[in-house]
Amino acid sequence: MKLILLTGAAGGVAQMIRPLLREHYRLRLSDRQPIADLPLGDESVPADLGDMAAVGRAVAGVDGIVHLGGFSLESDWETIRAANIDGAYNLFEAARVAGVRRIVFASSNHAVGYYPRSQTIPADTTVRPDTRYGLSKAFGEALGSLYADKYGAEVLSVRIGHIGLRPKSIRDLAIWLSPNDFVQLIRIGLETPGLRHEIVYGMSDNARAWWDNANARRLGYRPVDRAEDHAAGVLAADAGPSGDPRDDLNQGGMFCVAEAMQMPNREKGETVD
Ligand code: 15L
Repeated sequence: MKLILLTGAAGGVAQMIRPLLREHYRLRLSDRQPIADLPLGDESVPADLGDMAAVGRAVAGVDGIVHLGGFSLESDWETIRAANIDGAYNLFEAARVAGVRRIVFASSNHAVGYYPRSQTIPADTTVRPDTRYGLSKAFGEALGSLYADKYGAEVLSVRIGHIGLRPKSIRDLAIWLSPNDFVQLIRIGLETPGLRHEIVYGMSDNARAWWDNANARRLGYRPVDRAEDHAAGVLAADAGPSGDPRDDLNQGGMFCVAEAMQMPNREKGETVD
């Protein structure tokens, strides 16, 4: 089995996919702190993404990387720059130096969040970030492109919609990505022969989608989960429009309005789901 490094491995998304990835790969888990209750068979190599030497130790000897690490909401520039700009650069550069070519980069829908929901956009559209966070994800995609073209890296950037066990809002009905379908995309990124840099949308089989995921289909992606199966419950529970057209009409939703957001507090049991 290949050894795969998962950054951001203590985060909510990583916790949803770790058991599914373990069916296919040996895992090296990396986050700023050592992983609590490290599962038998997994490795743990803690690394602050701002520390190039530590990132170098984390990537040494792996067959591929799934880069979930960084700050996953809007914040001030210092926070975004340290975690997502410097952090992504350090990750790609450390991988190049260590000879690790395969990288799945967890990008985000917020790289294109200012497109209106009335428009269906393909993967090769011009970026329209809705936040400093979205801007950092567009930067990460561009890093993938540079490292593929210049250094022969093999990179899949997944513009993730909203990952959770089920969709919870009307917006989620368009952009939901189940953990199971995310793992299918990760496996495409880690296994597809001859990959250079590709961008795909990280969404399940969603009837209300506003993204054209033809590039993912071309690479073999066949999502199995459908947001529409949950639509009746979601529509009954939804609180309705916020009243702010930037939030209601743009794909990025509240990110188009927000200046800062709180990360879920895991010690209080808060999750991203
Ligand atoms: C993201 O990129 C965030 O990391 C996640 O927490 C969600 O807010 C998601 O986007 C979303 O757009 O719902």
